[in-house]
Amino acid sequence: MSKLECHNKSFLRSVYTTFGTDFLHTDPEILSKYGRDWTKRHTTRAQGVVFPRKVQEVAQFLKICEAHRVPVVPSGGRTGLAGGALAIQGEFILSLDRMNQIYPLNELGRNVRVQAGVITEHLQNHCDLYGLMWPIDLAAKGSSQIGGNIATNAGGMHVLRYGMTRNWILGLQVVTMAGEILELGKTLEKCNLGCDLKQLFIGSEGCLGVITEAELKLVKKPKNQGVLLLAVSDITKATHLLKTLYEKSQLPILAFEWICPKSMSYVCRQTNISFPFDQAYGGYICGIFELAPDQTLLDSEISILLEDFIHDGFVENGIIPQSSLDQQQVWAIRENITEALHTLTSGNLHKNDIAVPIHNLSKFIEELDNLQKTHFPDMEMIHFGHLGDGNLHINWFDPKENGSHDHFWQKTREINESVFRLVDKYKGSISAEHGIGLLKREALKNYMSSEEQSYLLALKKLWDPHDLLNPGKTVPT
Ligand code: 2HG
Ligand code: ZN
Repeated sequence: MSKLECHNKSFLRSVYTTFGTDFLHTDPEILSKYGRDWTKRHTTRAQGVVFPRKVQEVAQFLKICEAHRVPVVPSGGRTGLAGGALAIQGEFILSLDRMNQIYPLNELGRNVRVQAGVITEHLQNHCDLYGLMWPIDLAAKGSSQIGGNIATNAGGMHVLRYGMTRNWILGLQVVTMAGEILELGKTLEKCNLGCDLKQLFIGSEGCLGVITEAELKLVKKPKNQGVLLLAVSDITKATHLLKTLYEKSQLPILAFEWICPKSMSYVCRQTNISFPFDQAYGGYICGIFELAPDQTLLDSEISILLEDFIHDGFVENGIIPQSSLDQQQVWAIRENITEALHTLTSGNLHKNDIAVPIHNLSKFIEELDNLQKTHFPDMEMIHFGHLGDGNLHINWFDPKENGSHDHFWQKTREINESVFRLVDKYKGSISAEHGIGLLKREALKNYMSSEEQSYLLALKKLWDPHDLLNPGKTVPT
């Protein structure tokens, strides 16, 4: 009997005595469902999944885990792409699924308190009833949970206008590994009490404590928006276009998304979306603008600007859909790229979620294209994403599927090294919005100063002295 199994016996006894039998689940089907996230890359070795209903149960459970030195993976909607929710070394999973309550919304203060397991889309639908919104818009909103969004400081499609999740958190309830329940922050925009501890947990990927509730800041939901799709010759033109829009238009830009030619062709091929133009171009921009209630993009300054852009050769072609159905269809091109690539490759897909300052983006892409041609000619490279904030998603796969699975993943290590070096050269970040998780922990060691790493480690030791919370992830040990 291994040491872990031996520990587990008395651990399990404690869990069953404290919580009864409906708390801990060990059926293989549940383990394999909850033991993985959207990375679909590792075999799960979770030992059990617990489903607390209230914060006191989370606290009691963590306390028992700490006493028995049992590792825990806090788990939300598991839509992450960095392996942050994977259980691959015999951990117990703490699922927040049953903690999914939305408390009464405060219309005057424009905030709402929720439990961590609330699905993002459910919150959005709820806020809709009040003409308000929590402005984190994610492609995975149908499954992602608020706690997971906060733990990963999720970004999404509207970061250009509203910023990351961090901007929309007023307070957090967090449970520490020692079983303490902390209320961090108040329902206040202004609350300067010195260092703001809640900020530590936003983006900490479940390594410091478990987020159980959050006080969310809301904003008035724009009543009207317009979508457009533009064809350009390359990404340099696309960045110039954004600059010109900043200079010449007053319309708030909600999204300014880049779609490379291959992304466009794969998304159309893999879904029932028809190719939007009568020829292919060097790249595409899918933009969303906030409009006044009765305004359309056609009667806004954008349509005049667009004529100038086409006349000056800035833009090659453009579509401004009118009906909301047509707008949805255009936006579906951007939203379905991930799904399309996933189906195309059956998940044998490698992702670099990186950010580069937007003024360096064209040069970065030029070098990236050369890198692929000279060093990885057998691999297909596709890029798309949130050009407006400099965050691109570079996806790689082997189109001939001639390499073995191991060979492919080995290649991705070389790809990472080259891409991260390039990102660093252009003053970018090797992780933009998907986080570090399991996939980037080793790489982080090379792209964070040793001083910063030691402070990070000291924090980890303070909150989780026995390294039990999401071990092996995020913090470079
Ligand atoms: C998106 O922006 C997501 O669509 C997923 O962050 C990115 O699939 C990806 O690489
Ligand atoms: Zn993204």
